Amino acid sequence: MQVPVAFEVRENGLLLTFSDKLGAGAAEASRHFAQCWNYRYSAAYGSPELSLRQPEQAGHDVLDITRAVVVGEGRQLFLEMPQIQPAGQIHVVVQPQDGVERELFLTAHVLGGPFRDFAGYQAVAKQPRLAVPGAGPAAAQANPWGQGKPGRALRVQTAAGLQFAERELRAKRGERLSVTLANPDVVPHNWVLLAPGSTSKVGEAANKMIADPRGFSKHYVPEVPEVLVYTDMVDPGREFTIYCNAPAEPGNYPYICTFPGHWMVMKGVLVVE
Ligand SMILES: [Cu+2]
Repeated sequence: MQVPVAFEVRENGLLLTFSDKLGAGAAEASRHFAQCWNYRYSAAYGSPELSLRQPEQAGHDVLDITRAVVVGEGRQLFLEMPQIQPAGQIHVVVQPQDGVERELFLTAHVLGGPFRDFAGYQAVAKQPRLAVPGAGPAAAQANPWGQGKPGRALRVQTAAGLQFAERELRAKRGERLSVTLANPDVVPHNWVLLAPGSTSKVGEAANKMIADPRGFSKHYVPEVPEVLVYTDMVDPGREFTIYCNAPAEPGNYPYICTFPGHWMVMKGVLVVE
């Protein structure tokens, strides 16, 4: 059956152990494939798959397999990959025998010493190790309304089930406001005030930010003119206050949470009189 039962990530490649002896063609490097990518660790929901070579770019890096060697009494396959490096995901597709394909997803935090137990071993110069992307979340952008003259306090709380406890707020046109979003919920939320009638447009733009490596540092607030003011993304148990003026024109101004996926249910309206 040639089921992979063990793996070792070495400085010069990958050593796979199988349950059964490998087929005759397993020593052809071109039958096997490997690529790698990283995830960004942060408080954000999910992560794009990020290239190691270009850490801010979404994408996978193909790993060159320069040699495939059958060792270990025919049950081990060494894939020589001189430029392998620690990665959140190393995706390997191998053909241990004609018509048999095995797929592995590995995480390599460190590399073991070079594997030398085969004829023709040669040390290969290692390119310098690349920076691991997303070692910490990108610094958040400063909120444009995070400081300023206080106004009438408006307090909005989140509620279970992706809701704002307050679905309607009222303000006088141009009124000075201190808007606090308190988040007793278990996931992050923000409060984003929009131009009338723009909920779908802004919401769809917010959903796309899940694939933006900078989405979290932008608090998932799309850069579109329909966004009027916003709080930061507020972590569970925290609150955040912004200091701003109510719109000068009377009307119904929607507010939403732009955490991707929330806006369709998490919304309310600021009535400006
Ligand atoms: Cu939310």
